[in-house]
Amino acid sequence: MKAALSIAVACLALALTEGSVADDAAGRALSWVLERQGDDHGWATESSKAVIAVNLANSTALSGVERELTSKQLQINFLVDMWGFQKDEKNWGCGPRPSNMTENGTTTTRKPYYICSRRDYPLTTGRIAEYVLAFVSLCFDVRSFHGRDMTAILQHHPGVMDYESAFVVLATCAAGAPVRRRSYSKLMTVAHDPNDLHGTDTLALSVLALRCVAETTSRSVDRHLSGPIAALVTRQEADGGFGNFHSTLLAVQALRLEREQGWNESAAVAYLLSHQQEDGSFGNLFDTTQVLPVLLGRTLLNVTTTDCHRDGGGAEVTEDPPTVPPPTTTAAPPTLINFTLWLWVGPDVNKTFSQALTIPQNTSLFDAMKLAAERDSNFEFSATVWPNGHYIHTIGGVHEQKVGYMFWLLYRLKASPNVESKPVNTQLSATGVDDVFPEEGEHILFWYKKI
Ligand code: B12
Repeated sequence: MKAALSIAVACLALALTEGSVADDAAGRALSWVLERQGDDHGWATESSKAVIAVNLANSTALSGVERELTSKQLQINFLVDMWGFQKDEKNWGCGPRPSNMTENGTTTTRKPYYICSRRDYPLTTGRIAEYVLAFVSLCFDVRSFHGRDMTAILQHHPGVMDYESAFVVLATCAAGAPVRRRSYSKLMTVAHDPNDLHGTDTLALSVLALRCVAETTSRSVDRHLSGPIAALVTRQEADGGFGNFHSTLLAVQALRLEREQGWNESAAVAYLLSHQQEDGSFGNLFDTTQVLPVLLGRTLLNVTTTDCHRDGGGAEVTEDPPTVPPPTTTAAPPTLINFTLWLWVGPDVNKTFSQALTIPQNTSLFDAMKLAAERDSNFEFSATVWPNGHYIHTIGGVHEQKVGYMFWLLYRLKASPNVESKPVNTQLSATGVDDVFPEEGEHILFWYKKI
C-alpha cells in the first residue's frame, strides 16, 4: 500500500514537472509570437494562425485596445483576401519578375525562372476555415459577418482535399452552424481510410471535426470514432512522435480530446518540446503558432471556450526577450556537393528529365532549382508562397490539377529513380523545397502524379 502510494506520488510529481516544463515552453513560445506582431497589429500571412494560437494560449494576452486593433486588422486581412485586392508585392516575399536586360545597346526581356505573386497566395477553402476559427476565438458572429455568413461560404466550397473537408466541418461546427450530413458522412469514410500521403494529419483533423459533430449535431457519430482513434494510436512511433512535428501536434489534440489511454502522451509532448529553439520559437511562426496551444493542453475546438469578455486583465507574458546568440561567420571557402535533380511526368512516367548540379553545401533545394531552371527550360517552375515556404505547383509548364489529384511530389533518394521499381511514400521528403538541403550523391525527384 505504502509502495503504491509512493509510486502514485512519484507519478503525480512527474506529471506536474512535465506540465510545468510544457507551460514554461509555451510561455516562451507565446512571447516569441507576440514579439512578431507587426505595427499594423497583424502577422501578415499568418494572422489567423497567430490569433488562434494566442487566444487559445492566454485569453488575456490580447486585451483592451490591443485586442480591438488585432481584430480590426484580421477583418481587414479577410476582406482584402475576399475582394482579391492586390497588395504591395514586397510585403509578400516574392521572387524575381521578368526583367529588362540591356547588352550592347539591345534590350531583351529576361524570362523569369520562377514566379510568385500575391495572386498566388490564394484564399483557399482551408484558409477561409482558418479565418472562421480565428474570428470565433475572438467571439465574432461569423454567421453575420459584415452582412455575410462565413459558414455558408464554407459550405459552398467544401474543398477538394480530404484535409480541407475536415477543416470545413471543424470550422462550421465550431461556429455553431449546422453541419450537413453529407459533409460529416464523407469524413467518416475518410477517417476510416485516409489517403497515405499526409494520412495522419487528415485522420487526426477528421477525428477533431467528428468529435465536434458528435457533441453538437449527431450523437450517432460517436460510434464511428473508435476505429479512427485506434488507427491513430498505432501511428505513434518509438521517438514519441507520429511521423513528424505537424502530424504529431494534430494527433496529440485528437487523442487528448478523446481521452484515449493507449498512447504515450508524455513521449509525444517530449517529442514536440525537442523541436523548441533557444529563442522560444519552434523555428518559424507557422510551426510555433501550431504547437503553442497543444503545449497547454488545448485543441482547435477550444476556440469556442476563449474568454472574450474578460477585458483589461493584462497579458501574462514573460517580458525579457531571450538572448539570441549572434550568428557565427566562417571565412572558409564553401564545400561543394554534387546531386542530381530528376523530373518525372505522369503516373506512368511518360517523360523524364535529369540534371546534375554542383552547389555549395547547405544550399536549399529551392535555390538549386533556380540554377537548374536557368540552365534548362524543362526545369522552369512556379511556386506559391505559403507561411511554411514555397510550394511548387508547376514545373516545365506542367500545372498541378487539384480536381484530378495530380500534384508535384518530392522524393529524396539514395540512387537514381527506377521506373521498374518506382519510389514509395516512405521516400517522400518530410519538408518542402526551402527546407531540403541536397547532400552529396543524393538523387532528388519531383514526380507529377496522382495522390
Ligand atoms: C493538403 C496538403 C497538401 C496537398 C496540397 C494541395 C494543394 N495544392 O492545395 C498536397 C497533397 C499536394 C501536398 C503536397 C506536399 N506537402 Co502537404 N500538406 C497538406 C496538408 C494535409 C493540409 C494543408 C492545409 O490545407 N492546411 C490548412 C490551410 C488553412 O493552411 P495553409 O498553410 O494555408 O495550407 C496550404 C499550404 O500548407 C499548402 N501546402 C500543402 N503542402 C505544402 C507543403 C509545403 C512545403 C508548403 C510550403 C506548402 C504546402 O497547401 C495548403 C492549401 O491547400 C498539410 C498538413 C498540415 N498539418 O498542415 C500538409 C503539409 C503542409 N505538407 C507537407 C509536405 C511536406 C508536403 C510535400 C513537400 C510532400 C512531398 N514530399 O511531396 C508536398 C509539396 C511538394 C511541392 N509541390 O512543393 C508538410 C509541410 C512540412 C513543413 N515543414 O512545412 C505538412 C505540414 C504535412 C506534414 N505533417 O508534414 N500537401
